[in-house]
Amino acid sequence: MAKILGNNLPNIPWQDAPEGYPYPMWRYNNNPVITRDNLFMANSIFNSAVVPYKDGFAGVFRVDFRSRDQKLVVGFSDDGITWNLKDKVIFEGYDPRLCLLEDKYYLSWVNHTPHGTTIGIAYTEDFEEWVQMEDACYPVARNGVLFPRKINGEYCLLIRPCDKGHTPYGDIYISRSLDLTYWGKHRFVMSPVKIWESTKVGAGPTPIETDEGWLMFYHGVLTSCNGFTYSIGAALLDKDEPWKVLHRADCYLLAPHEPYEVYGDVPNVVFPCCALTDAETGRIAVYYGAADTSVALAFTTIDKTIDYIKKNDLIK
Ligand code: BMA
Repeated sequence: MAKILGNNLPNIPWQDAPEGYPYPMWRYNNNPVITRDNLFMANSIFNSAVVPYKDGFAGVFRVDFRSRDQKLVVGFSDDGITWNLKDKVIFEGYDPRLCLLEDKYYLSWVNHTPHGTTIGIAYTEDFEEWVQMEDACYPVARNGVLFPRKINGEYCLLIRPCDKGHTPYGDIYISRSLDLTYWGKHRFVMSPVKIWESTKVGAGPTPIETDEGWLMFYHGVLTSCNGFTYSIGAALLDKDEPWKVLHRADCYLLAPHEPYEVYGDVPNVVFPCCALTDAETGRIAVYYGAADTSVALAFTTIDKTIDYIKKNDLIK
């Protein structure tokens, strides 16, 4: 039995797997949980991140407005399912991740610059006031994901170097820092291997610490005759040297199959940006963008995911 090393979250959004369901990750039966109707003038609300906050939850949401400007807003929820989004734009950009790190909530996101995208970093204590730090790298990069604690005295950031467009390649790297400002000691983590992820891979939620290593959910992209298909995969990274991949599932955990994943502004996308965890029960709730249109929710447990990774292990 694998263990999540983290806090208990008794109010994690949760549904048991449907009777007899054979796969490790299953969908919330009332998906999607957030749609364009959650905010006036939104065209789409998708790849977004949430964290436990006070007695409920807070989040940073990617909103593409009717102007098609890509912006981030804050929202709050009592149960993690019904959300109240605020009008105020906190940053321009997209694909936010949130990470509770030393009593502050750190936001990393795809920050636009005149020269391409980079990884913006900011923090807050109350989801009202934000302090923006230096960007974590020069352009061009996306999918910047912080680890929730220092590892051997260094902050760690998963990152995916890319180009200025719809990048036709992509590997995951780690950069390290003593102060969250100067980043270096870069290490390669992994490349696409299997067909379902053969175009590119990028880290998803904040990695989950377990007694077997860091559980990293990621997106993998296949280029088919019809364009890109984004699916969710999982790997276990070494506890002390997280650029070492210990185990990695050779097949996806969730792929676009439901109508809200297959139809939308960008069809055939499930794009995970955040996971809530309950250490006591091992429950994990993954929030993912569906078809670049809405936010949906899926569930797994640490045991089911690690079992699936090991049974279908790419690392021999
Ligand atoms: C990626 C990112 C994501 C998006 C995905 C599919 O490059 O821009 O925001 O969900 O493409 O369009």
